[in-house]
Amino acid sequence: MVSVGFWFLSLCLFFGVRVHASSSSTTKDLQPYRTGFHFQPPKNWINDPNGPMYFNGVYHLFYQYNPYGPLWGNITWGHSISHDLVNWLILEPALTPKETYDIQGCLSGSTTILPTGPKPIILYTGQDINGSQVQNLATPKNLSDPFLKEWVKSSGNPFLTPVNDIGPTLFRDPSTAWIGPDGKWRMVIGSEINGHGTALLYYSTDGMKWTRSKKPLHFSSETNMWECPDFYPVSNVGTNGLDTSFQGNNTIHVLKASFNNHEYYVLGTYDPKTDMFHVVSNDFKVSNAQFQYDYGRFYASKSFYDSAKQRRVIWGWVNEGDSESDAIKKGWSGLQSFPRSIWLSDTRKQLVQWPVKEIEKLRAKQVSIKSRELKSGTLLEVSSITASQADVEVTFSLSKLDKTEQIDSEVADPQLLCNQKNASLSGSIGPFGILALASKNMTEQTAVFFRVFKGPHKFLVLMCSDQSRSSIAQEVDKSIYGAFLDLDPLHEKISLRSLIDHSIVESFGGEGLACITARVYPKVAINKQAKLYVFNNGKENVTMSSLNAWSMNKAQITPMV
Ligand code: DQQ
Repeated sequence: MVSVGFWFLSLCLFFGVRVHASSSSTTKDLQPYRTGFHFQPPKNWINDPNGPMYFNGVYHLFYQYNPYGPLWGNITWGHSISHDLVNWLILEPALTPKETYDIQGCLSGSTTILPTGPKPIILYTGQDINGSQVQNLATPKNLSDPFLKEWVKSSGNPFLTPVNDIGPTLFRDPSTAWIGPDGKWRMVIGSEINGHGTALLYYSTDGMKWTRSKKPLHFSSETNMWECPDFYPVSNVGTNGLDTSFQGNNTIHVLKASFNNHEYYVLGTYDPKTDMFHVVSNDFKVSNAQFQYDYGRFYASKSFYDSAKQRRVIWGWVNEGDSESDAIKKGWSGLQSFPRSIWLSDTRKQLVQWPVKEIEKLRAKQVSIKSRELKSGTLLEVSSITASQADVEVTFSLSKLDKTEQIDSEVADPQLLCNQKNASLSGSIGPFGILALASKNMTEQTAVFFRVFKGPHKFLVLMCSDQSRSSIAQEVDKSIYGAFLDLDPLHEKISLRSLIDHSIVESFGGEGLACITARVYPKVAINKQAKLYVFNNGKENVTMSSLNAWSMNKAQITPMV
């Protein structure tokens, strides 16, 4: 069989691009936290994904990037392209901070594909010479270049400056624009007005000149500054994604805002004639009970509509849980999540996310375990795959729930519950799940697990990702994250998928109903020393209906010479 790497390199050669050879295994031993299939440049700092898009057969990912070091600064727009969202060719940065209007940084922004041409544009925030945040535009230098390597900043920059009630440092991250029935473009910019997190709304006839709407699209008095707002429709009748400008029946709109280190979203109805957005889910609030894209480390995400596969895809920045001095030692900081498809759940009450299907190209050796009873106290090793770089899918089913622990309230804080009841504390139903990146003697382990409780009206399924024992190193982050899964454990299976990649464990519970991403820094459980287990530490037996786990090949993430 022809390998993915061969295919990717052939395409590069076809497009006349030279690439570096991939790094050696010695580097992996010295750098145990470098990932195999999560996107990261060879060195230096990255943060937010910016302006992802699919254009003329090519996926583009831009990102906040410091070309000169492993800490935030000199912020440029790094630029990589791909044909499959898995293997990437790293190009020269698309935007560098050189002009008076972006000299202190080319901050986050988005791309919009204008139909005439068609032509993509970048809208981004510049931190200007005075430290004020202003909005700028850039266009491709040569539309016939398949990789759109060079971008030209507009002579009209900045096209918006912070005036009136907008604070000079509270005005950033323009969204992808969408077109209304009146032919005008709309976009939102993150802000804080009178102390309230706000998505300011702007109009344009050509995508180039923008004026502010009298009313914001939405705001919340419960939160401060909103960063990286995203606004898009999702289908009410299936899992296909919709173009950001899609108008029609059977849609719900998603508004996402980044604050308090998390990605909060609301669902609502949007009237493009009046630009009224009416929230139908819980509204924005700083609370663990609010809908979040991910209840772990995942921030400043961006979505795009992939017209090739009729899906909406999101990326998020997964930051480090070690220190600045560790970043300096490693020479790098920050990852991108694995790209995820996102759609509305069957209940239509929340979003669901799942790694894009192309990830399966990287699956190598497989281990499968058929249905098996996990008795109380079971610890079962899943051997003969590379446990430090793996894709694991496991499904559990429960037949008896009569001994389920009672819980007082249905609005219990899942994060708090996971902290109070970690994986070592036996319950009635659970904890059961996996121990990822575990050392042989178990001093290191990242437990991703479930517990089931009985509330006054229904069963509650708690998902936890516990980093408290991920590393014997003291100084790294040891958070324990939690979320509830909206499923009925009596009639539905409880599934877990975890993408384990050296220093990241990206987990999807209940087929994507809740996602929790953890960053971990094991000292012992690295590379070949890492082990994977399935466990049941609850008093009641649990059935593991199936387990499939794969060693994962390394993605080709290769700089252009
Ligand atoms: N990161 C960017 C800002 C954005 C923040 C700066 C979110 O534009 O608000 O690197 O992480």
